[in-house]
Amino acid sequence: AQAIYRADYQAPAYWIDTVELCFDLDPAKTRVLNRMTLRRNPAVPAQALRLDGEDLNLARVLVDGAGTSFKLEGAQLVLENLPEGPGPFALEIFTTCCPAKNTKLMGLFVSQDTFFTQCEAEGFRRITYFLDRPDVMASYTVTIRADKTAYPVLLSNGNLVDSGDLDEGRHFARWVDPFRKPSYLFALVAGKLVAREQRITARSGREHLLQVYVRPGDLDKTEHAMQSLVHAIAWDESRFGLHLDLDRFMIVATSDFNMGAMENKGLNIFNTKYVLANPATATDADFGNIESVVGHEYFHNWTGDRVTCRDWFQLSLKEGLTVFRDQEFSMDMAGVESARAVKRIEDVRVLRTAQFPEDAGPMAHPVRPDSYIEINNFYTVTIYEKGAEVVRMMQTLVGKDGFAKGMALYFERHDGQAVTCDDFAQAIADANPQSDLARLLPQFKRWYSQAGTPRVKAEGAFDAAAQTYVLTLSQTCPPTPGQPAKEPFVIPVRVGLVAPDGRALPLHLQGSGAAPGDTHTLVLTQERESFTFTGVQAEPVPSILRGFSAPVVLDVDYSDAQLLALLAHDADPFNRWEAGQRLALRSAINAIAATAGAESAAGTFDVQPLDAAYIDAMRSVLRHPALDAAFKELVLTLPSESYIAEQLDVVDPQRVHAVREAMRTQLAQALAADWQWAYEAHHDNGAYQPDPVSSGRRALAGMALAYLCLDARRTGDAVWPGKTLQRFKDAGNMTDRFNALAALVGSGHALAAQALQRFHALFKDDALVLDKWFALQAGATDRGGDILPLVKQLMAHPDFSLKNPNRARSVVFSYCSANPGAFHRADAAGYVFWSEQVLALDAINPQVAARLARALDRWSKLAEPYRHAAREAIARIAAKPDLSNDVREVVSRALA
Ligand code: DPP
Ligand code: ZN
Repeated sequence: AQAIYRADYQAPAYWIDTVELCFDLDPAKTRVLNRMTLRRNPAVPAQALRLDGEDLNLARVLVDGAGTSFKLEGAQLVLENLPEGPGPFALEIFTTCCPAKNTKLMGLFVSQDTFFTQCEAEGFRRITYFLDRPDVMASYTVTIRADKTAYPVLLSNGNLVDSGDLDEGRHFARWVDPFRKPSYLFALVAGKLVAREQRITARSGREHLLQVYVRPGDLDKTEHAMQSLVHAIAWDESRFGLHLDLDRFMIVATSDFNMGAMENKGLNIFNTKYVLANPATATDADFGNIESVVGHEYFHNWTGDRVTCRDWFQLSLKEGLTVFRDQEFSMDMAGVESARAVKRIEDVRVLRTAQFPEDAGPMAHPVRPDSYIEINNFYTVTIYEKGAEVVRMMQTLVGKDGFAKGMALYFERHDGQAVTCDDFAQAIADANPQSDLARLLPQFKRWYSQAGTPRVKAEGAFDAAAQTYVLTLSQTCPPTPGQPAKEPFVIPVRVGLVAPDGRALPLHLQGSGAAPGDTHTLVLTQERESFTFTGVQAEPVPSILRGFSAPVVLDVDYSDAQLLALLAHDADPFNRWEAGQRLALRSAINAIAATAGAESAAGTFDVQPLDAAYIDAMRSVLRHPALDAAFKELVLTLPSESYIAEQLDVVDPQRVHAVREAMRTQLAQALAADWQWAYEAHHDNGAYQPDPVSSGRRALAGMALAYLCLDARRTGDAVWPGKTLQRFKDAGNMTDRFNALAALVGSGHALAAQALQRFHALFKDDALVLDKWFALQAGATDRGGDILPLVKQLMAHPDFSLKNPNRARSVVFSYCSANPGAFHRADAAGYVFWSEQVLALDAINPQVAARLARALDRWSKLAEPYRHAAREAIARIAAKPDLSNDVREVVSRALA
């Protein structure tokens, strides 16, 4: 397979103005008649028309109604003898395909007797021959014909203009999309579905019909998705003045889906995971995810659909921006400042545990990549989450109102167009000509072109006589594949100064006209710069990178006492949380260094990594009268094994695991009385609401139970495991029930088996809940290598199927990608298992296989014997001759 380069972009040689599609649906052989009108693009030299196609059977090609000569070259249909001149001509293509055999879930496929499509990025070519690229935007009319009994509901984008019965028990529906769109936004659904409906009147006075389609029997799980959609529509109107532009907006759920959801114009198709929820089956996290994904896909209607990407290198134009929008939406829905901070911490945690490693590994790529082999491999945390951070920095540099003005200018300039990341940044800057962003735009855009996570080092110097505090910031960025040297970034660094007594100091920045406030945004543009604060009477503790104002690693030589002061007093909740994380990380790293060579037979180390000061600080947070439960739960959560591993040059995953387990055991023991108090004070039994306050209480109560069960393992006490089992049985909602189950499983208590069995019996008919059941076991704490055999058992379970992506993720990914302590085995059996599963999945669904192939991205950091064994496992995959492009690209880059 060939790499494709951004620099090679050329406008299409032809435009497609209209598309009339006619489907005769049949799982074994679906017939697709595609009638298009095309024009030559006068801006491009005359050339043949090359249409993309994949896994299609071609029956007929007509140009202006007459037969024509054509060639099939690789995956392309090539037409050379087309009418000359600028005028439009008609092209008619008749093909068939086999949706029932489509296990890739790209193009037209069947899931539970229902037809669905997935066209982003390049799935439309699996439906018909087309210029399958986002800068070709056409008007679509779609006629669907199918058996009426088997497929009573027939949906496509836009408005239903006609429908009726046909011969032989068949019927039809015709849909017209009033907006031009690229092929990747095409959608079709046909099957036995029912809908929750709601009519709303928008601020503009326009009426809309909202529908959430699911399988019969799932209707009682659609209320939250519908509410989230209503909230998202209102939010986009009030925050950005963006209105719903369609009479009808539909969401349809399918249980077989590669992604989370897809923003097809007017007909969003969702993974059931991000639609279906009721209190008995979904956790607080599920409710939150549904709100944010429903919001995300709805927001794409403007940022993605109305203004789309010129080419796939610009993917972050819509994804980074839309993630930023959904993050802001969730924060505004959370309401109060402390709940907003919790959401921000959670988002940063995702960025640091998933995106930072990506940016440091073999698949590192800029937010706007320069090349790819398989675009499906670039739906990454870098494009999405780092892309969102880049947009967030723009908002920080121009202010919230300035950013809204920039968005307005972006739509004024580009509505209906396919554009680039440059166009977006230019619009935000041009709407704010006096801003730092406008002044620094070319340098700022290095965030789009340079990969790698910058490191910012901060050094403070207090001069008591002069009453000044000088903060010196310097930046570096490590090399990444193809980018050995980096130029300095524009880095907004929000800072505050905390006085020794915990008060926030008013900031007087020398040379700045800004009114003194508690927080100031320093804009670092050089490799090294100093900023002087005046009128500082006593040595402060600097609170740097407040709210995580830039996606960087911040190095500061804090003393433990300074971190404890920030943890106790920082007015910025993000940095308050971060101080606790730094303390825990420091303890972990010290303990890992101290255990070097201290291998014990049981794979455990007799260490106590946490000191009394840290434990006392955690107790103070836990018992704090004013802090929210949700925030406490975040502070009390130790850094993950993968985040700890990222801080080390050489990683012994078993040592990391053992040290973190030792820390958990210590917290369980030292805070036992406090956990009891926390559980008693926070477990509720009232009606369930997924709001931030009550979900925070459930999270903290769940954490308390987990620690109480863990400590019971040490003491042999039977009371808390028994209480936990009772809680599991009596729970009035899935969050409490699952937390109790997880506490038993996590502690390895004997009662866990009973609870697992009961859970399965209760929920055996609910696929999403079964996914949780599988994932909990595959992700459980390893004790003596017991998880891999369990994973193999789970895969032999009658409810397991590798073909269903959610189920594959719940077992195989939970083990390989989310359970480092169980996966990295000295006997290499985890890696062998991984390579087998990558190959098995590749034969079914390359997109999902390639995700799994990323599990060993960081192999070169591993200590021996892991490093050697991991490399061998990757090489074994790479040695297979018939790999998909998807997996080939990932393993080749890993070995490069
Ligand atoms: N459906 C995916 C998303 O919304 C890709 N566009 O992010
Ligand atoms: Zn998206």
